[in-house]
Amino acid sequence: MNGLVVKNTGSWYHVMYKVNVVVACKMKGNLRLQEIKSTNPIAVGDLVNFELNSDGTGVIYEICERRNYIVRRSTNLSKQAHILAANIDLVVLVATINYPATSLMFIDRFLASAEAYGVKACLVFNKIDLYNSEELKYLAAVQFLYEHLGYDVFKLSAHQPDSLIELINFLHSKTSLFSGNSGVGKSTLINYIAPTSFAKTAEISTYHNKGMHTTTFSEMFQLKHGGSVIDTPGIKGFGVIDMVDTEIGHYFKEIFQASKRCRFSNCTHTNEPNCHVLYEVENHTISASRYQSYLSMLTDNEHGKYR
Ligand SMILES: Nc1nc2c(ncn2[C@@H]2O[C@H](COP(=O)(O)OP(=O)(O)O)[C@@H](O)[C@H]2O)c(=O)[nH]1
Ligand SMILES: [Mg+2]
Ligand SMILES: [Zn+2]
Repeated sequence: MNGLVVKNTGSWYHVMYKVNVVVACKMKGNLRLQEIKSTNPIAVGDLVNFELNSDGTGVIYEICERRNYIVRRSTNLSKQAHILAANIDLVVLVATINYPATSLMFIDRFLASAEAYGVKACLVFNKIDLYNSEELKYLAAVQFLYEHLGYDVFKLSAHQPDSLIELINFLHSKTSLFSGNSGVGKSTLINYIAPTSFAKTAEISTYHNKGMHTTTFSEMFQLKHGGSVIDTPGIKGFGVIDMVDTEIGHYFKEIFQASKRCRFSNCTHTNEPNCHVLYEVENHTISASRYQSYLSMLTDNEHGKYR
């Protein structure tokens, strides 16, 4: 049978195979693994083939080919990746100006990672009910910067339902991954816009629920009128595997655009002569904050952080 993985508890995969029918599955021991080494070979969003056991659980024996997948930024130097989600249409960065503060560098790294994965990204600024006039002014400037680059930017409050309509419409019929620092309101937002957990809609044998720290795993929620949202608890950022220095600039849209006019095709836009990126930074047609974020990723890359 064929189904969609909607939740991963660490030892069980919850697979939805009919509308609102979910079965808890284990992975077959000799499952043929896909291209990357990961701590979780099967991820939320995966389409899988499984067999039903007589006790009502299932065994996954095949993962269908992924359209894409997103990996968590590794917290140690091991090469083992952790797949956050597979087959997604959109990544949503939930951020707040000061509750807690989200730096532009964090935003730029998120956007660059999304570009590297080839997945569309958008920004959601939550908790606008708390912002004072200074913070609102700053947010307007941030919005201008990112909209100018072609990203959709939403300003809203999870506590003000009317402010969510635009985002809800935007998410319609897409599979979206929510990411962002803890405390920015991801779960509150998801709870409002997608109150139904796929995993909770069906009765699942209860014995596998004991002692599970489910909060560290991704889970998919159902939008009322089609589409879904994946919550990723406790995720600081995405990891991008094997980027070479000259590639990083490709993931900053405006830097990539300007780089076509650099003298050297392998220009790193740091100290090369006739670098058009540096020219645009000096002329303020590329924002200083974006360029700083680019430089910080370049420096991290030298130290192997993205490998
Ligand atoms: N004032 C205000 N508080 C919010 C808003 N959204 C979430 N919160 C609060 O922020 C805290 C963290 O929210 P939570 O959804 O757990 O954040 P997560 O860690 O990103 O999932 C909770 O106390 C929420 O009630 C909002 O729009 N306005
Ligand atoms: Mg949460
Ligand atoms: Zn250059």
